Amino acid sequence: PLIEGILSATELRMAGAKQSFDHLKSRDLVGSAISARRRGLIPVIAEIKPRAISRPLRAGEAGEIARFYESRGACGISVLTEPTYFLGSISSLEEARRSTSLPVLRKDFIINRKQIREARADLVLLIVSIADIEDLIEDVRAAGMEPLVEVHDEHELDRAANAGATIVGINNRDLITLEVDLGRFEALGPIARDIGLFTVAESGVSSREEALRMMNAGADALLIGNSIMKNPALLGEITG
Ligand code: IGP
Repeated sequence: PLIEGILSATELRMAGAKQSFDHLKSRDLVGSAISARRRGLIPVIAEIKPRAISRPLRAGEAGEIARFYESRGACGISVLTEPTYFLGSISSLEEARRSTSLPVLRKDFIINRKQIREARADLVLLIVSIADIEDLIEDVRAAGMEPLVEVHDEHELDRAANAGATIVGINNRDLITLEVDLGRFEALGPIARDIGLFTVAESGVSSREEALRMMNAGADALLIGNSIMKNPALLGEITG
Protein backbone atom coordinates (compact mmCIF):
# COMPACT_ATOMS: atom_id res chain seq x y z
CA PRO A 1 0.00 0.00 0.00
CA LEU A 2 2.86 2.45 0.75
CA ILE A 3 4.52 1.65 -2.56
CA GLU A 4 1.20 1.95 -4.42
CA GLY A 5 0.57 5.35 -2.85
CA ILE A 6 4.04 6.54 -3.85
CA LEU A 7 3.64 5.29 -7.39
CA SER A 8 0.27 6.93 -7.95
CA ALA A 9 1.51 10.23 -6.52
CA THR A 10 4.48 9.93 -8.89
CA GLU A 11 2.25 9.39 -11.92
CA LEU A 12 0.22 12.48 -11.08
CA ARG A 13 3.32 14.61 -10.69
CA MET A 14 4.77 13.43 -13.98
CA ALA A 15 1.94 14.99 -15.91
CA GLY A 16 3.75 18.32 -15.57
CA ALA A 17 7.38 17.21 -15.84
CA LYS A 18 9.83 19.18 -17.94
CA GLN A 19 11.74 17.41 -20.67
CA SER A 20 14.85 19.46 -21.25
CA PHE A 21 18.08 17.88 -20.11
CA ASP A 22 21.58 19.12 -19.63
CA HIS A 23 24.52 16.85 -20.51
CA LEU A 24 27.21 17.83 -18.07
CA LYS A 25 30.14 15.59 -17.39
CA SER A 26 29.19 12.69 -15.14
CA ARG A 27 31.00 12.00 -11.86
CA ASP A 28 32.27 8.48 -11.27
CA LEU A 29 31.07 6.65 -8.14
CA VAL A 30 33.29 3.59 -8.59
CA GLY A 31 36.41 5.76 -8.92
CA SER A 32 35.38 7.82 -5.91
CA ALA A 33 34.79 4.70 -3.76
CA ILE A 34 38.17 3.26 -4.76
CA SER A 35 39.92 6.51 -3.94
CA ALA A 36 38.20 6.60 -0.52
CA ARG A 37 39.53 3.11 0.24
CA ARG A 38 43.02 4.13 -0.83
CA ARG A 39 42.81 6.95 1.69
CA GLY A 40 41.88 4.38 4.37
CA LEU A 41 38.21 5.37 4.54
CA ILE A 42 35.12 3.20 4.45
CA PRO A 43 33.36 4.30 1.23
CA VAL A 44 30.00 5.77 2.24
CA ILE A 45 27.32 7.22 0.00
CA ALA A 46 25.75 9.59 2.50
CA GLU A 47 22.05 10.21 2.06
CA ILE A 48 20.05 13.42 2.35
CA LYS A 49 16.78 12.01 3.70
CA PRO A 50 14.37 14.60 5.14
CA ARG A 51 11.99 11.83 6.25
CA ALA A 52 14.53 10.85 8.90
CA ILE A 53 14.09 14.24 10.61
CA SER A 54 10.35 14.41 9.81
CA ARG A 55 10.43 17.76 8.01
CA PRO A 56 11.27 19.09 4.55
CA LEU A 57 14.61 20.90 4.22
CA ARG A 58 14.97 24.67 4.27
CA ALA A 59 16.35 26.45 1.21
CA GLY A 60 20.12 26.00 1.20
CA GLU A 61 20.07 23.16 3.70
CA ALA A 62 20.70 20.37 1.18
CA GLY A 63 23.85 22.19 0.06
CA GLU A 64 25.02 22.55 3.66
CA ILE A 65 24.41 18.89 4.43
CA ALA A 66 26.18 17.81 1.23
CA ARG A 67 29.25 19.91 2.08
CA PHE A 68 29.27 18.53 5.60
CA TYR A 69 29.07 14.96 4.28
CA GLU A 70 31.95 15.64 1.88
CA SER A 71 34.04 17.07 4.72
CA ARG A 72 33.48 13.87 6.73
CA GLY A 73 34.81 11.63 3.98
CA ALA A 74 31.70 10.55 2.05
CA CYS A 75 32.50 9.15 -1.42
CA GLY A 76 29.07 10.07 -2.79
CA ILE A 77 25.83 11.81 -1.89
CA SER A 78 22.37 10.30 -2.24
CA VAL A 79 19.39 12.64 -2.37
CA LEU A 80 15.78 11.53 -1.88
CA THR A 81 13.74 13.47 -4.42
CA GLU A 82 10.34 11.82 -3.82
CA PRO A 83 8.18 14.60 -2.29
CA THR A 84 4.97 12.97 -1.11
CA TYR A 85 6.25 10.36 1.34
CA PHE A 86 9.93 11.20 1.68
CA LEU A 87 9.61 15.03 1.76
CA GLY A 88 12.34 15.27 -0.88
CA SER A 89 12.74 17.61 -3.85
CA ILE A 90 14.55 17.93 -7.15
CA SER A 91 15.90 21.30 -6.01
CA SER A 92 17.74 19.68 -3.10
CA LEU A 93 19.37 17.29 -5.55
CA GLU A 94 20.50 20.22 -7.70
CA GLU A 95 21.74 22.09 -4.64
CA ALA A 96 23.69 19.09 -3.39
CA ARG A 97 25.31 18.57 -6.77
CA ARG A 98 26.27 22.24 -7.06
CA SER A 99 27.73 22.28 -3.55
CA THR A 100 30.22 19.40 -3.78
CA SER A 101 32.29 17.61 -6.40
CA LEU A 102 31.08 14.16 -5.32
CA PRO A 103 28.94 11.89 -7.51
CA VAL A 104 25.26 12.31 -6.65
CA LEU A 105 22.65 9.56 -6.65
CA ARG A 106 19.03 10.40 -7.29
CA LYS A 107 16.89 8.37 -4.93
CA ASP A 108 13.31 8.11 -6.13
CA PHE A 109 10.68 5.69 -7.36
CA ILE A 110 11.50 5.78 -11.06
CA ILE A 111 8.96 3.98 -13.20
CA ASN A 112 9.14 5.81 -16.51
CA ARG A 113 11.66 7.48 -18.78
CA LYS A 114 10.19 10.96 -18.37
CA GLN A 115 11.21 10.95 -14.72
CA ILE A 116 14.80 10.15 -15.66
CA ARG A 117 15.10 13.44 -17.50
CA GLU A 118 13.60 15.49 -14.67
CA ALA A 119 16.97 16.06 -13.05
CA ARG A 120 20.70 15.90 -13.64
CA ALA A 121 22.34 13.37 -11.33
CA ASP A 122 25.35 11.09 -11.78
CA LEU A 123 23.50 7.95 -10.75
CA VAL A 124 19.84 7.09 -10.74
CA LEU A 125 18.30 4.47 -8.48
CA LEU A 126 16.22 1.82 -10.25
CA ILE A 127 14.32 -0.60 -8.03
CA VAL A 128 13.90 -4.02 -9.61
CA SER A 129 10.72 -4.86 -7.71
CA ILE A 130 8.79 -1.83 -8.97
CA ALA A 131 10.26 -0.93 -12.35
CA ASP A 132 10.78 -2.22 -15.83
CA ILE A 133 14.53 -2.11 -15.38
CA GLU A 134 15.23 -3.88 -18.67
CA ASP A 135 14.18 -0.70 -20.50
CA LEU A 136 15.04 1.92 -17.92
CA ILE A 137 18.72 0.93 -17.58
CA GLU A 138 19.21 1.92 -21.23
CA ASP A 139 17.27 5.15 -20.76
CA VAL A 140 19.41 6.17 -17.79
CA ARG A 141 22.63 5.54 -19.75
CA ALA A 142 21.28 7.33 -22.80
CA ALA A 143 20.78 10.36 -20.56
CA GLY A 144 24.46 10.24 -19.55
CA MET A 145 23.93 8.78 -16.08
CA GLU A 146 24.60 5.40 -14.47
CA PRO A 147 21.89 3.19 -12.96
CA LEU A 148 22.26 1.90 -9.41
CA VAL A 149 19.98 -1.12 -9.48
CA GLU A 150 18.37 -2.10 -6.19
CA VAL A 151 17.66 -5.74 -5.38
CA HIS A 152 16.28 -7.64 -2.40
CA ASP A 153 16.79 -11.28 -3.28
CA GLU A 154 18.66 -13.62 -5.59
CA HIS A 155 15.96 -13.62 -8.24
CA GLU A 156 16.08 -9.81 -8.49
CA LEU A 157 19.88 -9.94 -8.55
CA ASP A 158 19.74 -12.26 -11.58
CA ARG A 159 17.34 -9.92 -13.28
CA ALA A 160 19.61 -6.94 -12.62
CA ALA A 161 22.68 -8.76 -13.94
CA ASN A 162 20.88 -10.00 -17.05
CA ALA A 163 19.61 -6.50 -17.75
CA GLY A 164 23.20 -5.19 -17.83
CA ALA A 165 23.50 -3.58 -14.41
CA THR A 166 27.07 -2.99 -13.25
CA ILE A 167 26.33 -1.30 -9.92
CA VAL A 168 23.83 -3.03 -7.63
CA GLY A 169 22.43 -1.95 -4.30
CA ILE A 170 21.41 -4.74 -1.96
CA ASN A 171 18.76 -3.32 0.33
CA ASN A 172 18.84 -4.64 3.87
CA ARG A 173 15.37 -3.16 4.37
CA ASP A 174 12.35 -5.04 3.05
CA LEU A 175 10.31 -2.45 1.12
CA ILE A 176 7.02 -4.01 2.23
CA THR A 177 7.53 -4.93 5.89
CA LEU A 178 10.24 -2.22 6.33
CA GLU A 179 12.18 -4.69 8.47
CA VAL A 180 15.97 -4.36 8.40
CA ASP A 181 18.30 -7.37 8.34
CA LEU A 182 22.02 -6.85 7.66
CA GLY A 183 22.14 -10.57 6.90
CA ARG A 184 20.56 -9.79 3.57
CA PHE A 185 23.71 -8.09 2.26
CA GLU A 186 25.83 -10.82 3.83
CA ALA A 187 23.89 -13.41 1.86
CA LEU A 188 23.63 -11.61 -1.49
CA GLY A 189 26.70 -9.36 -1.56
CA PRO A 190 29.22 -12.15 -2.18
CA ILE A 191 27.06 -13.60 -4.99
CA ALA A 192 26.89 -10.18 -6.67
CA ARG A 193 30.65 -9.69 -6.32
CA ASP A 194 31.37 -13.11 -7.78
CA ILE A 195 29.65 -12.11 -10.99
CA GLY A 196 31.72 -8.93 -11.15
CA LEU A 197 29.20 -6.37 -9.95
CA PHE A 198 30.05 -3.32 -7.85
CA THR A 199 28.04 -3.81 -4.65
CA VAL A 200 26.44 -1.21 -2.41
CA ALA A 201 25.12 -2.31 1.00
CA GLU A 202 21.98 -0.23 1.52
CA SER A 203 20.10 0.62 4.72
CA GLY A 204 20.26 -0.17 8.40
CA VAL A 205 23.85 0.85 9.18
CA SER A 206 24.12 2.99 12.30
CA SER A 207 27.59 2.31 13.73
CA ARG A 208 31.20 1.75 12.75
CA GLU A 209 30.78 -1.92 13.78
CA GLU A 210 27.84 -2.43 11.43
CA ALA A 211 29.75 -0.67 8.65
CA LEU A 212 32.70 -3.02 9.17
CA ARG A 213 30.32 -5.96 9.12
CA MET A 214 29.15 -4.90 5.64
CA MET A 215 32.73 -4.32 4.48
CA ASN A 216 33.73 -7.78 5.73
CA ALA A 217 30.90 -9.22 3.66
CA GLY A 218 32.53 -7.62 0.60
CA ALA A 219 30.66 -4.33 0.17
CA ASP A 220 32.29 -1.92 -2.28
CA ALA A 221 30.36 0.98 -0.72
CA LEU A 222 27.66 1.58 1.88
CA LEU A 223 24.53 3.70 1.59
CA ILE A 224 23.56 5.35 4.87
CA GLY A 225 20.65 7.71 5.56
CA ASN A 226 18.65 7.67 8.80
CA SER A 227 21.44 7.38 11.33
CA ILE A 228 23.58 10.20 9.89
CA MET A 229 20.63 12.52 9.24
CA LYS A 230 19.73 12.21 12.92
CA ASN A 231 23.32 12.42 14.12
CA PRO A 232 25.62 13.87 11.44
CA ALA A 233 28.73 13.51 13.63
CA LEU A 234 28.35 9.74 13.24
CA LEU A 235 29.46 9.91 9.60
CA GLY A 236 33.06 10.78 10.46
CA GLU A 237 33.17 7.91 12.95
CA ILE A 238 31.88 5.49 10.33
CA THR A 239 34.08 6.53 7.40
CA GLY A 240 37.11 6.63 9.72
C1 IGP B 1 19.32 4.47 3.45
P1 IGP B 1 18.94 4.00 6.01
O1 IGP B 1 18.41 2.83 6.76
O2 IGP B 1 20.38 4.25 6.34
O3 IGP B 1 18.12 5.24 6.17
O4 IGP B 1 18.86 3.61 4.47
C2 IGP B 1 18.79 3.99 2.09
O5 IGP B 1 19.28 2.72 1.86
C3 IGP B 1 17.25 4.00 2.07
O6 IGP B 1 16.85 5.34 2.21
C4 IGP B 1 16.66 3.41 0.80
C5 IGP B 1 15.51 3.86 0.11
C6 IGP B 1 15.38 3.00 -1.00
C7 IGP B 1 14.60 4.88 0.31
C8 IGP B 1 17.14 2.37 0.10
N1 IGP B 1 16.38 2.11 -0.99
C9 IGP B 1 14.35 3.17 -1.92
C10 IGP B 1 13.59 5.04 -0.62
C11 IGP B 1 13.49 4.19 -1.71
